[in-house]
Amino acid sequence: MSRNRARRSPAPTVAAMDVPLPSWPSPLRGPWLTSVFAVVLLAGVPVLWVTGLLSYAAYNPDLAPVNDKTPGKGLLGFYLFSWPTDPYWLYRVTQGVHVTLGVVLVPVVLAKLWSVVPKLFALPPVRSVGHALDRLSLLLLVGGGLFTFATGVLNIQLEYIFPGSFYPLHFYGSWVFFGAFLAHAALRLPRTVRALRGRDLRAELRTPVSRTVAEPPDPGSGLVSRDPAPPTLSRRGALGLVGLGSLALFVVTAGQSIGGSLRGTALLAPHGRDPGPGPNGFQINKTAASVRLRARDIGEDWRLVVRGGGRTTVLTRERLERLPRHRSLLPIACVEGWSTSDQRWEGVRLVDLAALVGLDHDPPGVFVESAQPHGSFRSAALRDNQVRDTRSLLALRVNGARLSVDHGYPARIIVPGAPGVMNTKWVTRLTFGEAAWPA
Ligand SMILES: Nc1nc2c(c(=O)[nH]1)N[C@H]1C(S)=C(S)[C@@H](COP(=O)(O)O)O[C@H]1N2
Ligand SMILES: [Mo]
Repeated sequence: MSRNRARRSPAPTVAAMDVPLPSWPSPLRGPWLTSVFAVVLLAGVPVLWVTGLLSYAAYNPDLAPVNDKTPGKGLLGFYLFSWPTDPYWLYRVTQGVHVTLGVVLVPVVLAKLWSVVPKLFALPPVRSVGHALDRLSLLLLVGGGLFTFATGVLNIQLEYIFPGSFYPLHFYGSWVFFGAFLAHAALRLPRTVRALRGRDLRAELRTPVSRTVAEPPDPGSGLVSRDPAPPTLSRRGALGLVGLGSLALFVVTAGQSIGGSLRGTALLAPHGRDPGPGPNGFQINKTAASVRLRARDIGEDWRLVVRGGGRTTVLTRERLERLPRHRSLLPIACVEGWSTSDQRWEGVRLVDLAALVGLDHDPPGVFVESAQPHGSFRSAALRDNQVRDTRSLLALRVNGARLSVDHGYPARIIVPGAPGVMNTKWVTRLTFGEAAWPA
């Protein structure tokens, strides 16, 4: 039918018009190489996605409109659950994996894109309804993927360049990306399996540049160059290059999650500044100066206001320090992927503070406010399970010394298993019970 029409009106096709299209001459491109990258992503991306969803849940976004203001998260929040406080290193592991794996996969994503780039510019743009749907899913896949990776990398490198809005952007982007990823993986699976069976990985790893030839012509995949140039790199070389890139990124990233002396290798870690020696010598997220904390915000006039159950108690620092003190060995694990090793915190249990206003039985969640006048993270809400855990403290000391101003003097929250952002510094007010929280 279409052939008949073509014969009647011999309109030149795009290919016949001599448009100077790039010819994509690399002899390495082909279904096999693309499939190798695809398999790595097939293993890695679901782990990224699950740890990402976990991180979102760890923010307790369904607690009033306090921790997360994503509009209409609605259905996408179907899976949210109470983030547990056990094991106490939970978020340290899930987020360390999320960020490290995300960074390590960047070279693989770029290589995969390189390997299929002729397809992205294929003409005519649409050949049939099926083809149109396929290309639309590719647009969502490539667009969603680049967007999710880019926002993630920017967030860990540039100290939250989208304060507040990072979460919805990265969250929605990841749903688009993962939806398209699943569709794409299902559609291409048979082709991928066939391509991988077609060549032996071990033989390929023994093939030098001199014996490297293009994969057999494969009009079905559209990846193999019709006019391949002589090779300048073997497939082994290409895989090695990508692998080395990932390994290098791993080496300069993982140290920030593992912490301790390995932090020194974390060249890519954000806020690389030295926190200095001594008991307070561990990673600082935002210094007091960077949030423009004034001396008077935490000086003589500082008070801790505890509210809840219709009562209010105001404590001076002296009175707070006379309350029963307890110890907790806990890390700080930031959404950015860095974490500290376990620190020895000392302070007043949140359950004891709730009891001050009469909530001495199964206290509810708490809304925590900071004396900091500017910037984000001035408040955070904790869930009842976090308040009730006896390791959760309003900490006054760390590693045997008074909290430094940058670590939250006179008092900061520390909670097991939770993201660092829950550990509000320079605390000035605690409001127990959701009914009294700001709407
Ligand atoms: N008031 C206040 N508390 C805060 C923050 C902040 O910017 N302001 N940053 C939070 C974040 S995101 C993290 S990871 C931890 C880091 O604590 P640290 O700076 O003592 O390491 O503090 C949290 N508490
Ligand atoms: Mo953080």
